Amino acid sequence: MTTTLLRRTLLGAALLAPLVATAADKPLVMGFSQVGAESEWRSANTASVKAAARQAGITLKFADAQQKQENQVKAIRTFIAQKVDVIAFSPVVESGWDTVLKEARAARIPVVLTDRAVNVSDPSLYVSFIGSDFVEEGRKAGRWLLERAAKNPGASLNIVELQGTVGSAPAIDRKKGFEEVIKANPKLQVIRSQSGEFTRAKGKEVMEAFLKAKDKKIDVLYAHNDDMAIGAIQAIEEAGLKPGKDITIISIDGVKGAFQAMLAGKLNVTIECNPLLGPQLMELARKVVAGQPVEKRITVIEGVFPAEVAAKELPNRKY
Ligand code: GZL
Repeated sequence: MTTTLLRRTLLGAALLAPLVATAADKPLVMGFSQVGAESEWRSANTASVKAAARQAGITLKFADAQQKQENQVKAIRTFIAQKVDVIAFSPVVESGWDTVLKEARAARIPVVLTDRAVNVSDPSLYVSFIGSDFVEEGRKAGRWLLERAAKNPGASLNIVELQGTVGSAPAIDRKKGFEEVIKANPKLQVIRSQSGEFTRAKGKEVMEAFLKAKDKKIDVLYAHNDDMAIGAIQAIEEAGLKPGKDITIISIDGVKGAFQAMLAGKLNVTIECNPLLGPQLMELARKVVAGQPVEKRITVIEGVFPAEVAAKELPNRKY
């Protein structure tokens, strides 16, 4: 290589060095739109995402949508304007995302779904979805009830259901999975089903209405999350009944409050739904930004915790 060419090459490298160094040192920036702060599960999920971002050295721009889709759309548009490296969000409901996800694609910002899924015309609008299998969670709830009902063959059981947020993936899928399984025993009938919006307050309010109806005896409550079950437990007690005994209660999430209710004999089983997705989400985001291949669907391993194991398991619970 001639001296001139060598000199030009070294100069070029010297000019590029700060740019390369800057790119290499610049922390990855993630825009994260969270559903809200409606339940113990959601608070644990938020804590996991924030802690994992800190741990990974990722700059997190976090927006709480207070369970409103329009706030999530606004947050995603803000992230696009801020030119973040990646957008992650837990969609409060399944539909209504095509337009804003097309805007993210036009801005060449990859999108990752966490916790809940979306219904979009073009699945390539998001790179990957990391979250639980809610249909399977509903099936697990149904299987637990089938096994319990089998101890008293032929007995009719009237079930009331507290659904999650209307239009949300967990509400749609947990209902679907539960019904798919309990249809094996026609004596198990869902006599009332209404949304308690995943909150304790609304869960209590709707359970009060179920109890006031009085036309049919309630044998079982199936709640799509522990917070609504805990609210319903208050309503059942205020009606002079014994939760967990007069009314068998099945719920989902596996938060500490559920284990405490099981220890008190007021809840019969909780189906785990793991909120601690933060570390996996940050690892996924790094791969996506680096253009590495990632799985379209990443699920999490989850268990079933009946009251019999609550005392042993409570000390191990992380949320
Ligand atoms: C499930 C999550 C649900 C929880 C609720 O992954 O989306 O939302 O079950 C939370 O507790 O409000």
